[in-house]
Amino acid sequence: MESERSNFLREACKVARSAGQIIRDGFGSIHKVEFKGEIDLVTDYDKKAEEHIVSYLQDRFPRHSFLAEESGLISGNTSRRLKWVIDPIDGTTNYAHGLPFFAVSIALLERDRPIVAVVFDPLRAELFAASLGHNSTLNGASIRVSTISSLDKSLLATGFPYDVRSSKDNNLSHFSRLTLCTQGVRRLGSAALDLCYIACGRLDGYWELRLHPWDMAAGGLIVAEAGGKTTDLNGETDWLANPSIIASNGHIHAALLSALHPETQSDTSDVQ
Ligand code: LIP
Repeated sequence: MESERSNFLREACKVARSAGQIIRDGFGSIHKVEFKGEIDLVTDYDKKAEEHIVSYLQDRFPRHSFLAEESGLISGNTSRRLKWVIDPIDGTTNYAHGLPFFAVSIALLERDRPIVAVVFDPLRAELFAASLGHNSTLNGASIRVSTISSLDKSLLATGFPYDVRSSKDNNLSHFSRLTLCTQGVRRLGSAALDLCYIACGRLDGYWELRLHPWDMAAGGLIVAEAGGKTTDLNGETDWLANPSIIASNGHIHAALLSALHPETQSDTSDVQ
């Protein structure tokens, strides 16, 4: 099993790097930008990178399933329900606007649970990787979450759903509340990198509403195998089954969960 999983990880790393080169080559040139929604973009490089990743992995694992952001679900036929979950450019809005913060995100799920994860930032040449039960790495070196133990001393990140303009549950009240009880809250624009930055200690916590599996499947495993904690917004462990996520270094998770649910706090309690 280990040699099989090592092979899955090796192939995922290889295709993440080659896809990263494709999007790096396109970065900064004028793209064909299409709107999937008012603020939900897709570029020709999202599609080009995704086609490259899916065809590479399908050639090697023809019986596997694939769930990719732009092309959707391709069903396979393995008893273990092996499924690749792919975001060719996580941070597409940044990419389309020339802001240098985006990544390729690839995860392999077995029975809906991530077992292999790769997130590659082609501009910084940073490859984050994890295999279930093995420590997360950054360019091959082990990484661990931070030791920050109070929300007041933590640096967090979040994002906003694509329906932010129309939905009342748009995270703006959470953002303002958490800004007032932490060292700061960053909105960097790539869930996959937000999660990897927790895994290597650059951030202490993250939360976001209404993501897709391809945004968070790889980053969630990388956090867990770096000693962090990932739950859904209610603290449940089956985080990939729900669209809203909390991830942290573990030490601040309860305080972050509580701060995101002020309705559950007593009037006198302070957010620690
Ligand atoms: C993005 C996420 C980001 C979120 C954006 C979008 P995409 O993924 O990485 O965290 O705030 O709304 O979902 O669309 O660039 O793959």
